[in-house]
Amino acid sequence: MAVLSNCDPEVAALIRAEEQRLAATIDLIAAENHPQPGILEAQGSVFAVKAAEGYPAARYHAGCLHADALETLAMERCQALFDADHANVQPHSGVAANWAVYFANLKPGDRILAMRLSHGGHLSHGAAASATRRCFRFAHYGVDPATETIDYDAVAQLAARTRPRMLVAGASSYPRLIDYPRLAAIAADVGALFLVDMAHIAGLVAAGVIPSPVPHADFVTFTTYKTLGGSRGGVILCRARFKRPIDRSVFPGCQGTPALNMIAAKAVCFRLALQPEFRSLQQQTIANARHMAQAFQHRDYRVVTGGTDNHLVLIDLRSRGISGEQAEKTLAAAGLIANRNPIPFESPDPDRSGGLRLGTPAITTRGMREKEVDLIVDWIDRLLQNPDHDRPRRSVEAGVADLCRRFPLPS
Ligand code: DSN
Repeated sequence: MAVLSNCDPEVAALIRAEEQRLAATIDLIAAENHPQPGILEAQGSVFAVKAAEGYPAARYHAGCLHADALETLAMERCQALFDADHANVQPHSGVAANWAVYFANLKPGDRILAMRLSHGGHLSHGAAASATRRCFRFAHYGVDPATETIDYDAVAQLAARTRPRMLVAGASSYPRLIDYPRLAAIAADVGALFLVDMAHIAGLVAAGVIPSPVPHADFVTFTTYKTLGGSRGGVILCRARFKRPIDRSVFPGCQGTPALNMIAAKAVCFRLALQPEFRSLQQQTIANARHMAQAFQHRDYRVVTGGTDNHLVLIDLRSRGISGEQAEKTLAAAGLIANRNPIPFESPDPDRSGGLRLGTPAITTRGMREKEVDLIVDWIDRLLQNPDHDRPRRSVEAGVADLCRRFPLPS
């Protein structure tokens, strides 16, 4: 960073500080990961310079020879990775990808049926605070109170009653598999289009370690920086017949020039995900999450749904006299980074929630396995039992520092 240090020492210092923070803490945020350095190098490349409105061989700016080759490569790799008819790799984020799918197919005021945020859904699926709610009429399905898993019969009844133009599946804090054939049949029964937002689980799907929504959905959106292990950015996959409306909805409908540096980073991410070792990484991500859920249960914590099938574990702290927010702060003070999360059927306000969401993608990328998960669960338990005491915090801090030294970030 010699050049940046000369040009802007303040930003250079902040970048160094963030590098140190990442290296010296344990990232348990289910929506994060540690990208390989090649991905970050591509994102910081000269492709950040080029204006390239349009698509390969159909641009509104000259000089796109290499931009065209890059975007084509990213699309081809992505289509191969997910066995998809078409990939649009331009969305700047997952929310931008969802907006583009909505606007490609719906008119303002059309009905969308999606999973409720407080039961695991996502902001852009019509949450009260999201602008999506101002453009479309949302109805929401949730989980069954007894099993805390999606009640597909209830979804079918709600779909029959509300007659949505689009059914949306996918979640930010749902630890179980989703039955895509069942939801596709429900959508077909009411003449709705079917969108799956697989942002959280895209890496698991790419590796083939959980079922793919691609054969069942008209549209699949995802981000590249969660289980998939890339950096920030969104993608839309669609059936061949939707290629033109989706492409036109992304550009010029919802976005201007694509961020080619992000597309370069996506291309590298897809290449890495096509390698055989990516599959074992994703298998271990699930194994670590399952082990974590069991370890908490052995210590008498209530794990929402009783376990996990993917990369995340949702702990219900309500009977433990500590809120999700307190837990988040207590853990962070000792170098364990996680986030509070609502539990189904409690207040949907995340700031008053009694849940803690934990994910295993980042620790698994660092090479941690079940043995290290046991250590982490033991530390979390000690901290949550004594949130106001310095002694457990200091001893966990020392353990975190040691673990971080033994399991460095990808280099
Ligand atoms: N969707 C948010 C999350 O799950 O944390 C951010 O990507």
